Amino acid sequence: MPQATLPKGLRDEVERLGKADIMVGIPSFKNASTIGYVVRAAQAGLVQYFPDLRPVVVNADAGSPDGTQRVVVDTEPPEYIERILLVRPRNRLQRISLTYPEIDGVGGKGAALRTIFGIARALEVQALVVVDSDLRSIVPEWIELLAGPILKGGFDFVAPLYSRYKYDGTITNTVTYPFTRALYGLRIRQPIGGDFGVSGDLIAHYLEQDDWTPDISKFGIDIWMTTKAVTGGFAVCQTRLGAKVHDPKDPGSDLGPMFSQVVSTILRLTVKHADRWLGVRGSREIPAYGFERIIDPPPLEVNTQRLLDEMAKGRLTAGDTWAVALAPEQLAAVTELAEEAGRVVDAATRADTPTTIEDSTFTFPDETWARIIFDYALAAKADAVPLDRLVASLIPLYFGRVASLIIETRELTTDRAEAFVERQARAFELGKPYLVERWRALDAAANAVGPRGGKPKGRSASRTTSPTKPRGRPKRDTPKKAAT
Ligand SMILES: Nc1nc2c(ncn2[C@@H]2O[C@H](COP(=O)(O)OP(=O)(O)OP(=O)(O)O)[C@@H](O)[C@H]2O)c(=O)[nH]1
Ligand SMILES: [Mg+2]
Repeated sequence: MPQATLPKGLRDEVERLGKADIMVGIPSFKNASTIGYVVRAAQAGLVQYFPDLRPVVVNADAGSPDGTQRVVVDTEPPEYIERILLVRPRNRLQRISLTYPEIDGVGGKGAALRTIFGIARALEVQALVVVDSDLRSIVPEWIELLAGPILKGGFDFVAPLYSRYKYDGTITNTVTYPFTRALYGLRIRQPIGGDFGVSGDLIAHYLEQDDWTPDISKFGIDIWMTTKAVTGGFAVCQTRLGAKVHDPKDPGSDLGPMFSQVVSTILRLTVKHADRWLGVRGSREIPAYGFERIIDPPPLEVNTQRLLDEMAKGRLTAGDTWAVALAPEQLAAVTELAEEAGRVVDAATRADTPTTIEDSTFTFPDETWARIIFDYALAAKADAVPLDRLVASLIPLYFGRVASLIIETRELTTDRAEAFVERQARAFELGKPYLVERWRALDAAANAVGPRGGKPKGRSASRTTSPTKPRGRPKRDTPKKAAT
């Protein structure tokens, strides 16, 4: 990992803190209006649930012009905790806010977390909790729910489990959840939820990795953290946090760049860690910590017409790359779907018809979507198209897939819409032999070329089959202690 050591100024600040046992890390970028609440919840949680541990809260900010850092530093002092919890904190509550350094000229959420990992290691914490700074639904108990499985249960990685409105978390629902589950066989429902618990051992593992990319410095960080925990053989669980309420995003207008960063990262990791998933069949539940919650998250507006319009335009903007990346069957299906998307938008925008997008029966089948993602993973392995162009061409298809999910679940509650996400995840699992067979064929072809032509072409089997073990640390995928 680049910049494994902290810059001098930061090191001095961290040295002043001494050591800590538990840390809450909060990345931020222009979150002045919400971060004060998150900091207060984190502080109260640290004191209420872990009174014997030495706590610290670290905010890594992008240098936001809106005063985010000032809010963190000025937010209620420890007396506030005493007032609301009726106890004086036993250990001094430390709190710092800093501007994180960019990594190779790139800043973003991942660069912020990279600094947070470095500080956590320097302070020798046993558990790190990271939470987003735009959260409305965090309460002090989240700190216990995210750190408890590490400190009491011996787990290394705690992923969040929350109810999100049926149209929120679309990158999760369409790609990271079903694909991670099918690849590694673990049902981690929110692999990029943004709120995680991480053990000291796993932080050390993160800091040893040498595959950092600019996408990981941005929103690729969440899937990188989750995948590295799994491929490193660390003990993984999830925790029930209730509802995730945060700044809303409309997939069609806000999520394109995030999709590229997340999906480029998952594809790179799929190629790199093939040895960890090629032999995995089916999937299993992982332990879920915490009391069940029944909460309805607030609704979110999505512009479905825009999604379908982008899908239709994909024929022009991405058609050439589709032709390289997709197998003939998927290419034919996608071309037909893009035409259908165009027809639906035309009908909905014509003044003389009362049709709306919501009335349409536009359907993007689960199996087709699963195979598209598999074709893109194979294309990433074959290196036939530069990865950024490859992933850019997937965005219109993601929009089409999201539009289809919205149309299919429009009458359903968030709870019932979950069945569609599960149905799709099963399609990924059932379709996995398609991916494995073609992956092995690419390996075999590269090996056949290898001896005759000298160097094996592309990403050969020899690269994908060498396991990356955490150095100097035994692998384990069961908790160190009895699970709580
Ligand atoms: N330091 C830093 N933090 C950032 C940057 N961009 C986003 N963040 C933080 O990362 C967190 C998640 O960003 P959001 O924009 O809320 O992303 P999201 O769509 O809600 O993503 P998820 O919640 O993970 O589904 C928030 O705490 C942001 O403040 C950045 O450029 N620098
Ligand atoms: Mg958010």
